[in-house]
Amino acid sequence: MPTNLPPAYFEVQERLRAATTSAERIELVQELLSVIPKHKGTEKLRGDLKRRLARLRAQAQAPKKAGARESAFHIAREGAGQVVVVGPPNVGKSALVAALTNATPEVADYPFTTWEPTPGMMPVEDIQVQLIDTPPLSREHVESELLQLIRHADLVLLLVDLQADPFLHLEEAVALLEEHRIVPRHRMARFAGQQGYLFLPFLVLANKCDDPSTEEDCTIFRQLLEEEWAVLPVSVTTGRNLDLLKRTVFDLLEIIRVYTKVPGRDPDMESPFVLRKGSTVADLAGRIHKDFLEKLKMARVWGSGVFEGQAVQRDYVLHDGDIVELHIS
Ligand SMILES: Nc1nc2c(ncn2[C@@H]2O[C@H](COP(=O)(O)OP(=O)(O)OP(=O)(O)O)[C@@H](O)[C@H]2O)c(=O)[nH]1
Ligand SMILES: [Mg+2]
Repeated sequence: MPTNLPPAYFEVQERLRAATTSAERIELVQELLSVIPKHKGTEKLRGDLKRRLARLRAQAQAPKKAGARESAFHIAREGAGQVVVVGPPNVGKSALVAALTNATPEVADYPFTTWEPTPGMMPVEDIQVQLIDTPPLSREHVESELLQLIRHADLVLLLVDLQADPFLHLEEAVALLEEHRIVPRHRMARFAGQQGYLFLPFLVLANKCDDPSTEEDCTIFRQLLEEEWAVLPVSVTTGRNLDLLKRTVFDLLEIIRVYTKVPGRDPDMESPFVLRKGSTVADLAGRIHKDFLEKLKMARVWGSGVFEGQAVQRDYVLHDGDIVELHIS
């Protein structure tokens, strides 16, 4: 049964994806329901949306439990990926998050300034990545909630201070995390056959690489590292390599951006869908709505490795930057 959704549906859906409050979402789901033509082909979609509306309304009305304070360490995932900034005290974690995001954690010239994590959104090209400033890693006080926060992240940025003892910083932080079964992914082979370890991608940021005098320290630091760490010298103070850092984070998240278009219209280049590398046309359709996935016939793709508007099947693997027009029956 054809769905025949009007372009207005896709416009409202885009706004729904960008909505941040439940009030906005309720209004937009109502709007979606009002623009969908009422016939047999859209019955299921309308049913889904009605259920979604009921859920949103119930959530909005649920009384907040008195006295139940959400832990500051429980941070809802937002944007294209969740990246934790960890490291020993006073290395510049809060300064980095303050420089790259809209968050304003306290920065001070003494250790243990930060007690609670602070999330912020970092724009990377046309998407947003969540960066989380965290309290320092220290043997004296290992916060189990901090470890839990790290376990849920997609990527760990491990900051060390090039003007202090970066090698010791790295060794101690990694040893502490490994004792709690959080292991840099490139060390996976060492833990072969052992249960219960979590492997995460790590990027080491050698911070406070402010001027040419610190270059040499950076070279020595790299030489001391015997394994294949991904290391980037940065300076939050001078902004050195911060743009490269954003791009490196994007690459390490292993995601792609895909832009959608409605037949006969210009593509929506404003708000890409963010998918895992290796995702297919079917994955994109499923992300939009499960009805799309079921009814997907073929797609046209503008992007790398195809001619303009090439027809592809549902198992076609998408690339970063592709524009996709989904055709449903
Ligand atoms: N020279 C220099 N100083 C920096 C740089 N980045 C941060 N700092 C300074 O380092 C000090 C510590 O910065 P914070 O951001 O508070 O460090 P932190 O890692 O969050 O510290 P804790 O919250 O205590 O763990 C502050 O005085 C910052 O101004 C940098 O790139 N170069
Ligand atoms: Mg801090």
